[in-house]
Amino acid sequence: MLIRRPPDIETSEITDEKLYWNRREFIRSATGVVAGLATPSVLAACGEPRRAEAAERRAARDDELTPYEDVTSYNNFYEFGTDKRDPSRYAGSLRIRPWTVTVEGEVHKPGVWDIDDVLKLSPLEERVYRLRCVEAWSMVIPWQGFSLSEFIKRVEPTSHARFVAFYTLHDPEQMPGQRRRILDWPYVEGLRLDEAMHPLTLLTFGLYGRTLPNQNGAPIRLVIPWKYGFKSIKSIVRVRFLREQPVNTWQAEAAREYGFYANVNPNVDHPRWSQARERRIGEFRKRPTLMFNGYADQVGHMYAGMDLRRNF
Ligand SMILES: Nc1nc2c(c(=O)[nH]1)N[C@H]1C(S)=C(S)[C@@H](COP(=O)(O)O)O[C@H]1N2
Ligand SMILES: [Mo]
Repeated sequence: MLIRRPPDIETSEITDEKLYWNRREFIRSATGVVAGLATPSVLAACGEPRRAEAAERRAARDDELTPYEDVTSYNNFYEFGTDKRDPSRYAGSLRIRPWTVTVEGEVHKPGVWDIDDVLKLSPLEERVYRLRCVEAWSMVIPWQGFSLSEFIKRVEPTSHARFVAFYTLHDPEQMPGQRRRILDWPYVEGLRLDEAMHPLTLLTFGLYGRTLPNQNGAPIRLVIPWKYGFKSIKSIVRVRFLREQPVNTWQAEAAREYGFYANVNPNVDHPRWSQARERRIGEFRKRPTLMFNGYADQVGHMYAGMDLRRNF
């Protein structure tokens, strides 16, 4: 399942029909990437296992890749404006080299990493993931990266580390959206350490076989496919290991609407809209949203026994 490819493939190949059908294969296998982790308690925790499995099979069958054009021109990246088109228009001002990632807090090996050294840590894999935005639209994207756990292992968290916080670059010169206090900059996200170490959590450098476009979070971002899109923080410059749960940007903004966990959950509505269904970009009819965005078998065990209405 681990398809390795160099980060720069010509655009012409993206539309190549043979490649297209190969990608259909990736999609099918992507949904089962770590299926071996499923346990009976997971299924019990999520309820109605057989229906969930059928929904998962349907979703896998129906998942078409979202066109490159949509993936790179319909974005949320408030550092470049709040309109979906703003990031593709304005992210050209972001300089992605040189770029460093500072590691600090509860780790045995704190330090400053050059992005190109991070890239060399592990071969890039292609992972086709569904990304479900909290605003009830979704995409299916072939990402290139490797599990965040590969990076975390190298910096050796101490036994006190229970959470990880990630920070986006703060530089209003390069990120014009930061000249206004739309959010409390820099953008911050957080994960529990087990979530961060989960093999599905992808440290991401590319999409569609090419280096990440700036509007998609170049040069390094997270993709956490079972959580709402806002957890997938872009253009990361700092990683901090913590004893206590951090407050993430959207939680700080509106704690009633956006929680720390932000697991995709069709049964827990946003206070202002339903989360039961979603519109796949490029499609007209809405489709049902799946528990944990369809990754329940792989990740459900991490939330067994938790009240998902309280921990939303
Ligand atoms: N730094 C930063 N990261 C961010 C955001 C943002 O505004 N700033 N938006 C988030 C949201 S709400 C979503 S849905 C995804 C969108 O990722 P995409 O544009 O690559 O599809 O990025 C997430 N990461
Ligand atoms: Mo989002």
